[in-house]
Amino acid sequence: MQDIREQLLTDLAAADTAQAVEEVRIKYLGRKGLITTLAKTTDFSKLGPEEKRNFGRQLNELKQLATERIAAAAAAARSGQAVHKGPALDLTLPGSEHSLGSLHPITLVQMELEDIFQGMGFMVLSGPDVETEYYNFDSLNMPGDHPARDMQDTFWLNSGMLLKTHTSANQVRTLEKYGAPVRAIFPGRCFRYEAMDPSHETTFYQCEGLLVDRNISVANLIAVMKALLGEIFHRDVAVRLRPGYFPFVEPGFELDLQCLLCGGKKCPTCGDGWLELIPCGLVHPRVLEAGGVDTSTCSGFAFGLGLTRLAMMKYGIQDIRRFNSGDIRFCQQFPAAV
Ligand code: FA5
Repeated sequence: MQDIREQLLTDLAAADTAQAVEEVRIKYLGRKGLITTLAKTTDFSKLGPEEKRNFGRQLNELKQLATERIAAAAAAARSGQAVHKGPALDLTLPGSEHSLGSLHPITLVQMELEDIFQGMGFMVLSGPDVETEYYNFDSLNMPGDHPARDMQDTFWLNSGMLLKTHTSANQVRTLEKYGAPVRAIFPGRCFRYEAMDPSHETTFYQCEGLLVDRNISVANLIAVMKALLGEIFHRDVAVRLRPGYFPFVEPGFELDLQCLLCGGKKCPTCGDGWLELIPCGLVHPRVLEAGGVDTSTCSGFAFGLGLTRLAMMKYGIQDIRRFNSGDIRFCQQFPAAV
């Protein structure tokens, strides 16, 4: 019976027309078919009661299988569907596993920053990528003829709009909308017409932070920067604070991180052992005024953290060009999405 069963399934797999299926039916279930003959020619008198019962049950099962499979094949052939030709489909086999994918390292670091700042009472906001000249430059104390505009090579659009060169573009939008006091971060994509190298991209991410309230000083800024670095790296890291010039802060600073790839020994990624990571300062009164904030009672600080570079330091990525490479093997090295 086992041989007949296997032969039947093989014949059915090869039968791809209604005519071929009918021939299979005759071969097994016809008057002189193999199953019919087996039933007719078996001498039941020679079998014991137990054997008789087993044989009868197996024969019935075989007959039923043949009837059902032949009917299904005939229906499929009639309706023009291809008759399944491969081995019999086993519905009890486990399914094939689907991979969950993984999060991009920028997304991972951004999520972590959002968590840290939300814990300190900051809102998480976002602004448009295509920005007006006013919010990207003028409102930040950089009028058309200001030489500091040259520090950010800009992609201009024919419409007079531009691709935002920094997340600071969202500062005055935020002040206009929320007034003071306010605490917000705005992570986002920035675009600059730059020559690319291991630490410069034309498309990269920053995370801006803005806090405006009464009596805000450099001491508050440094306290928040320290808390941030401690939570991000979970260990002591060497930083240096030096004066930095940005028209929209006064005083302004550059907070550099000692390169974690080479330990400050100088490598192609950092150049001199340090990486510019978080420029920051106290918000310039002209910016507060542009946002409608009363500068006689309020002051604030702002920072523009290089999120892509932070991800490089956190995950030991030596070349910034990996982030936008679209190479799935790069992303697969990071934790799966949950
Ligand atoms: C700015 O963009 C200022 N808006 C930052 C700021 C905000 C200062 C608030 C004061 C107050 P800067 O051009 O230096 O500054 O860029 C900030 C950070 O973005 C840099 O330290 C660096 O980490 C990152 N960055 C800048 N250009 C690139 C680039 N081409 N590729 C990758 N990261 C970059």
